[in-house]
Amino acid sequence: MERTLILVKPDGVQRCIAGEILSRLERRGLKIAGLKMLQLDTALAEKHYAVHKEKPFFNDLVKFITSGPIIAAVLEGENAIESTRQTMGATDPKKAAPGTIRADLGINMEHNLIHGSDSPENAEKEIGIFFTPGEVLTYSRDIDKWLTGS
Ligand code: D4T
Repeated sequence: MERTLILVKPDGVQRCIAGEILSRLERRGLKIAGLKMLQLDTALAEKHYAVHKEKPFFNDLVKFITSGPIIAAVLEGENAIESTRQTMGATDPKKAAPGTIRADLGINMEHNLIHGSDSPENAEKEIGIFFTPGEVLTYSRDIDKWLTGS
């Protein structure tokens, strides 16, 4: 099983479609293993988007992601990273395939509703930025239940 981190960006929360976004991912077969609502400060946003530090859109990206509450989730499932990115669609909603979250609901390159990790290394790193190990549950296929530690 693989894990990935998603963020419902401020536009998704503001437009009251966070549930729809999570629901599409759940229906794809991914399980929510961790979930929280928070508002990023600039330092955490810059850490999360560190790979884009030199890009011309970096400052606007940080400004946008810190502009309101977001929802962070750890999703678990087979091929979770790729499944999530397929369900999200391409970065630019105008180029995203019909039926994807960004094509159906996104506005533009900045207001594209959702972030999803793009590799196992980044998933691991990003989950560590947003969640402590105790905040992420593990699903046991053997007993078909979440392991809660109690
Ligand atoms: P994330 O990382 O948010 O899942 O999105 P992508 O993997 O699809 O896209 P990305 O890393 O190339 O870009 C990160 C983030 O920056 C915004 N962005 C991107 C933007 O505002 N203007 C731009 O020109 C680009 C390329 C959108 C997603």
